[in-house]
Amino acid sequence: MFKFTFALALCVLAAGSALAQHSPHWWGNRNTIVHLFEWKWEDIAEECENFLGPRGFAGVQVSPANENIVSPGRPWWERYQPISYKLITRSGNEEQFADMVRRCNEVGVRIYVDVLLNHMSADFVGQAVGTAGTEAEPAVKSFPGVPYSAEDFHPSCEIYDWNDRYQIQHCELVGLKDLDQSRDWVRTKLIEFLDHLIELGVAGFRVDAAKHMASEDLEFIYGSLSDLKIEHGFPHSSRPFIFQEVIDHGGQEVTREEYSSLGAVTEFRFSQEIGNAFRGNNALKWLQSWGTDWGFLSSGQALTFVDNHDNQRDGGAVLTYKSPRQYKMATAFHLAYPYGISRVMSSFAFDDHDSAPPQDAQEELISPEFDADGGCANGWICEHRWRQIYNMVGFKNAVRDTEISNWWDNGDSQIAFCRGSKGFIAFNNNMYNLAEVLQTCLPKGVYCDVISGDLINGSCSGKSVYVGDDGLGFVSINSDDFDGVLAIHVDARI
Ligand code: QV4
Repeated sequence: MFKFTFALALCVLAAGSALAQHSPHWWGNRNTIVHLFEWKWEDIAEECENFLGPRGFAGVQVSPANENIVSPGRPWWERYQPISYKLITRSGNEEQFADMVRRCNEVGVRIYVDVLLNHMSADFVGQAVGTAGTEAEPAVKSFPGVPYSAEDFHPSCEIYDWNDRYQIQHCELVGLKDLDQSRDWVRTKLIEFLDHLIELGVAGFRVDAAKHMASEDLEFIYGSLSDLKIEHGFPHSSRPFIFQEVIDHGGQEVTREEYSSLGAVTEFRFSQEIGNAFRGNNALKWLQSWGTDWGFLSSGQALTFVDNHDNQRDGGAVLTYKSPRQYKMATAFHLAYPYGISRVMSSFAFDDHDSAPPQDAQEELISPEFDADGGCANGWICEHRWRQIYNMVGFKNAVRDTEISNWWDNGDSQIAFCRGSKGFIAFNNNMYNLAEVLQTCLPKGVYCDVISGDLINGSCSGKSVYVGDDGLGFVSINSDDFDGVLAIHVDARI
């Protein structure tokens, strides 16, 4: 008996260590991360308490927390040009950061920080000064705020051949000074920086430009990090959740598989294909086989999203807030279908690639303001506050750990499926109405469609679906309905 238990414990330990950095450390039945792109720490703390906690969001990806270069006009991307690891940016200082993490953890919302381990700032015309007032000379690779000097970087060269591994991992991505992560000093500084964030209570990291670093170096760095802090509510021996930005659409020299054993990896093929389908370029019936059959990573390794802060600016098939009806449909599918580690984008309005986030005349970031419906008003888009999106976060929580079943389609772009006996969803992306009696798999009752309305004090402000003893219900989505989705679940039973 003892032998058996011991062997079992060893197996669990081995499996645990392989998968350790894949666990997002979600609280309760929560499931969805939101990227509050460019938000201030104080605003995120309030959002955790007032909105994200109550609505069942699992975590927040926050913008880079360490000092960055101050760039004229304050484009969003200045935050991807580090000057030091001091925690002072336009989002706030270290005290405000620590307060945010503490308050979010208290309401069960985890914080994941976007971290830049690949590089420091690019060349700068004039004196380079950071958001904490630290001076640097990027042209000669001098960053006294760390400190780093020229020998801590790879020799300068340009990435012009994206099929050349050496260039991708040793040359400078858009001129950003490329750190040499094989050096002890660089490793030490990066580990110190990440450990400092862990000390403050974060649950993990989005690793920017992971593809541009050798996976062996990252393995060393991740493996050297402290465990998450018990005093911030994490179980003993919890490893930080790592999700790595590796853009791999297939046929690449550096592949996502080189990183997927170290942590989750951003699945850009998911973003591309879901955009393609809900733009109407692919019939929705094909989504029945959504997941690894589409060439995606396995579910537990894939960080999934409809759009991210880069590809929402790139045009193409990717859907963004600018096509709201299709975007909401794609997001509903993203959150309803059991595949991947889901992240929802929360943007600010932009006209061009470089547009600054909402800021005042002194170029300080401004806080979001909310209208009567709880939506954002002053330049922040806040997709996460759209009913059709936050109610799908609730749907995903309600159906957690259930399988997909009873797939139905009309041979084209009307589809429906159940999640166990907990939830049912239907989509109509055709130019004609959907009106069908379908198997909902739900217990008999009347359910409120959480897309067209809300269940408030027992009454539904949107469509209702009557489900009989046999689980059948009449489902209708007209082609001119405001939204092309209908979603019902056990927590929204009237
Ligand atoms: C300019 C020229 C370069 C030249 C350089 C010389 O364009 O050709 O070599 O000057 O100094 C900004 C400007 C860019 C400028 C650069 C350096 O847009 O024109 O180069 O600064 O001054 C973000 C933005 C970039 C921005 C960068 C740094 O997207 O536009 O560059 O921040 O501020 C690949 C990678 C992937 C990467 C993706 C964008 O594999 O890892 O490109 N994605 C991540 C982030 C992304 C971020 C970076 C990486 C860099 O998600 O937001 O880039 O941290 O696919």
